Amino acid sequence: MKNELFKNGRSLILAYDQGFEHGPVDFNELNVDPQYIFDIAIEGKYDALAVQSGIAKHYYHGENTRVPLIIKLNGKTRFDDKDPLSLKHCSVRYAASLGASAVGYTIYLGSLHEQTMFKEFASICEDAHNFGLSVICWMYPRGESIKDEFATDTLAYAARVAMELGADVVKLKYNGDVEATKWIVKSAGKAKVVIAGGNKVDESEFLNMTKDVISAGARGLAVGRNVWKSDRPLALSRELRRIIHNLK
Ligand code: FBP
Repeated sequence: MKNELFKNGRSLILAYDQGFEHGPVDFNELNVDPQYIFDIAIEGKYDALAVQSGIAKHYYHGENTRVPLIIKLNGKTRFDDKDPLSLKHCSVRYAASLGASAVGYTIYLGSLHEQTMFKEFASICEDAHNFGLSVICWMYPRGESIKDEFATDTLAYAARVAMELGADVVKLKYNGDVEATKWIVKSAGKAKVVIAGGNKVDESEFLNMTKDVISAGARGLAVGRNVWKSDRPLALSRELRRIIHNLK
């Protein structure tokens, strides 16, 4: 695989696709600028930065290429919520030409449209592996049939399906239960589990969550708002790296 995103099996990934998924509502004067995020990714020594292809096209040049890139191939807006469907709008070939080391894709397990996303994701895995790129599945249980997207059985099912479809990495939300997360990680088999950050919370709470998920066997984080909404993103990033990469 090109440009391994995991060092000693662990990874700290910065996620910046929220402008697409949520709209600029998450942003302020600083973090609305993709260059601010690239600076955090590089100075904070992130193992990768995940963005949509348009951001890569405009910003992934020169110094910015010091951070390995994950290109998100699909995305939906917050207006499309009941039984979400998110389809590919960027090819693996184009992602590779923009310099991606990996591609990402969201599946809404439990949506009426899950079969459409399964089919598209499986073929993305084939293409990406032929190009030597890793594949990360954002696996989010959503839709009318999902009563509780944080239920352990549901998250374990999500992890399992991602692995069986061919994901190298599965990105899940944390349900706050360390023992449950151990089972979820086991259910993912050889696919590596990374945990999403979620809404911005107090820094110490976020660091404790990070320690918990690592102790449960997760391989790292793919975090956005908790870092780039922080007023000390580099100090926080250092702490996250220390926990995830087991640094002194
Ligand atoms: P955060 O750390 O900011 O929660 O980002 C993680 C992430 O997976 C993003 O990559 C994505 O845009 C967002 O969460 C989607 O979350 P949701 O579907 O819950 O709005």
